[in-house]
Amino acid sequence: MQEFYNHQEIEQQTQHYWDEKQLYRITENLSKEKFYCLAMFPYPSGHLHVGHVRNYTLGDVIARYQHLKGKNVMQPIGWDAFGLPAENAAIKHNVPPAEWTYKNIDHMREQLKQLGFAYDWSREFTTCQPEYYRWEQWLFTRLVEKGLAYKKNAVVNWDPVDKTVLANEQVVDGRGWRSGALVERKEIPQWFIKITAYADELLDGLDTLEGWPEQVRTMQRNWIGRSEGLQITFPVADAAPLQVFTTRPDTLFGVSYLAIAPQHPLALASAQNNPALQKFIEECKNIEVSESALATLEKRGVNTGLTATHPLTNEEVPIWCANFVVMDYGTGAVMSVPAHDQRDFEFAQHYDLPLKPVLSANSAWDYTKTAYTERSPLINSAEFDGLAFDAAFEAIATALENKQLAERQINYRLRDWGVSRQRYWGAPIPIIYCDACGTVPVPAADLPVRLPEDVTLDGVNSPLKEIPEFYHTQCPTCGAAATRETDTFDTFMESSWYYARFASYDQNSSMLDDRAKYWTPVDQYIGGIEHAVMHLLYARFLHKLMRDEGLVQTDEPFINLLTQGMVLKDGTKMSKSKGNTVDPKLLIEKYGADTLRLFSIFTAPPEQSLEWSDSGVEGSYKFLKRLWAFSVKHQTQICSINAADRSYVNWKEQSSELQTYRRELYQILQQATFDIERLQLNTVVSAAMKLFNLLVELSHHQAKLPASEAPFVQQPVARLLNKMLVVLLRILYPITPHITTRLWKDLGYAGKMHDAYWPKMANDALDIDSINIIVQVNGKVRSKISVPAEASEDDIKALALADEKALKFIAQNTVRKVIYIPSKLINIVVSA
Ligand code: ANZ
Ligand code: ZN
Repeated sequence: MQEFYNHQEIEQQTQHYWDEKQLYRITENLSKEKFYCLAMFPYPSGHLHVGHVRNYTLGDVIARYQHLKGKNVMQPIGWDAFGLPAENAAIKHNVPPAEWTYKNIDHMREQLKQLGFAYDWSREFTTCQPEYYRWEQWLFTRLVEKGLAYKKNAVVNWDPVDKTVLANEQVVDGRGWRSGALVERKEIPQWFIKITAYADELLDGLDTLEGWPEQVRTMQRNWIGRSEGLQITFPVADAAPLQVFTTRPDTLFGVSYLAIAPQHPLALASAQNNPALQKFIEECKNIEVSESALATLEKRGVNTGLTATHPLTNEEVPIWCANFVVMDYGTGAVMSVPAHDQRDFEFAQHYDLPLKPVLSANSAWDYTKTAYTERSPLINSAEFDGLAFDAAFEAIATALENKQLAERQINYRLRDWGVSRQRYWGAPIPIIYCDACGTVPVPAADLPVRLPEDVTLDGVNSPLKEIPEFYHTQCPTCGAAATRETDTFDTFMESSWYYARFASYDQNSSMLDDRAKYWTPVDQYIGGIEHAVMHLLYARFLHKLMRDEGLVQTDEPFINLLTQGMVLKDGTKMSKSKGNTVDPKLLIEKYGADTLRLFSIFTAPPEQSLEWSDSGVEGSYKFLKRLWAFSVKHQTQICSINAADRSYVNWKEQSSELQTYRRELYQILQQATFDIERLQLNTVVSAAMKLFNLLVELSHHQAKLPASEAPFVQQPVARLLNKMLVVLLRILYPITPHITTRLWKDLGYAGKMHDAYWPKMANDALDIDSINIIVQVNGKVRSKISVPAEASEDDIKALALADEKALKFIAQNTVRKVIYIPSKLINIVVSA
């Protein structure tokens, strides 16, 4: 062994050895329990950052641990390669996005390899390869056939100067990133996938995902936003009746006006002879409709002059057109109850509309300040007075249903998934438009629709629109000249099913095969909380779509989810723009991958943010150096123990000191096992450090022992030393696989480190039959005695007073007092 810890050499040689033996190549093995471990695959931005290091180290620790437990573990890696940054880089550096992407991948692959992750590299793929995206094109054509994908008009960001559609990221403060022109909202035809058809299933499925953080499940529940309510009809004189959706029919008697969206047909119709309304509708065209924008929006509107009839009181209620009502939720119309709804309240304040409290609030409630939104028994509501929310809901619903003026309804906040992007660097949407046949999905035999890769980007329009060879085609149905769709898929399409493709990575006659049934669902998924909604919801959705095609068998793709915290520096997120990034490359050179891995696991629990610190990295490095030095020092001894035929050690007959060391070893192992199982990985490192200190202590103890006649390899103390070290290597292996693999070999342990099992508990190790008591004389530690666990206080005091070492310090003095702290200590107070 080299005297000093040479991380570079150790890591290179170990990685070379792994490669040579193809240790991480995995196949389906029905006789073993499978474990599929996956960390969210990276976008090939060019360089690995420390956030990646953390994410992939967490995955690797879990994968290696599960392997030590005897599972058949798959841990794959690939690249989420489509997306806007490649286009931006292409414009900036004048290289085609494909070239830029593949070059980045080559670089990042090397970086990942340097970190020593146990990936099955044979399964690697890149989502911009036609061999991959052809299958999502195929699935999409199936969805079109099934009516689960459809086309409709939807709003995009339109740059009127560049005459192009902008991605949300390209709109900066409401202006086009390139032209600086004020961005307009424009409606164009786009493709949608009917995720709303699965809304209930996606919602109910959340209850089964017990291995997910509650926070993520809540975020998805809110995103899906299921509301149970009533659709109530308000008759309108000389027009079609107005339908409103409400979740609060209990407030029906408090309605003081109705509000309709600016795009509502009734608004558009009455604008014909209402110039003020006409103008208002025009103005609303340019406002953003996102929920956050709506919440802070100043509530404005125009009276349409129309009135509706209240379905129970028959009173006349004015109809306003208001900017806070959105057209694509419910019916695009609401019954406004300013006393009990804050938005309605603000609007009513501004236009001086009446307020009618119909819920029993605290008598001190000030209705001129805010709305009272709690659920309370009804007042001012005729025969419904006194009813609490549920009863009131039921009674009013029934009363309206009897008059055929209401229907129970469930609404979702979730919208269908718009998958069209007017961008170049994405998978082409496999649709052909024919004058005679209309919209025709590309037949399976003609897939993939390949994205031309040799292009130049000028930063304005998608080059696909300028490549006739791409968009001119023939209709697959009638053979006439036809054109292709030039939009590409949202890149969430690729990331929504890649986990399944890793199982069937080389299958080129179908999207997935039986191997996907073996490997899915993913047993442990790891990634950032920023993916809590979109990515994880779309992936759950695609899993169900693939299930309905018979491609996978389960309902959910990810059994357990770990959302790792951010990596911070000086309390803020690391980012290029802040200039506080840390380059893993330099750190790997200086300290090695094991140090980086150890640091990123040790410094914080996986779900919490990790504060980067150079001294922390130093500390991790120091620990590995000490482990190395200790191993060098004891190599001869350990090697000969491992080479010898070892005799049975009856631990019960050993000194109480040795038994205590042994017990502590197993206490530490028990804690480490408990913590790694619950993914509390930072304290697994603490356990390893504790064990190392115990090992050092035991070696000092060994050094002080008189040489006995028996050969030292058979001495219990040497055997225990060996045991501690072999447990330590296996606890550390998932975290620092290079150094442990090397030590395993250099110290003469049998077999491969990789094939060792996670250490087992010794049945008797934690049995306590004796306890150690410290003996003090006048407050100074003078001795340690071992007493039977069941000994009484008097017995223990007597034993202490008879202890040889203690007696030396008591000497000629008189014992004045004996203080006993149970299970710990005896203090003998003496004086002359
Ligand atoms: C009367 C009422 C009284 C309401 C009250 C709330 C409180 P969720 O839970 O999100 O489904 N609403 C309905 N359609 C709307 C639209 N297109 N644009 C804006 N707001 C709309 O919310 C349902 C509530 O949001 C409905 O219940 C309606 O206001 C409003 F004290 O009706 B409510
Ligand atoms: Zn045709």
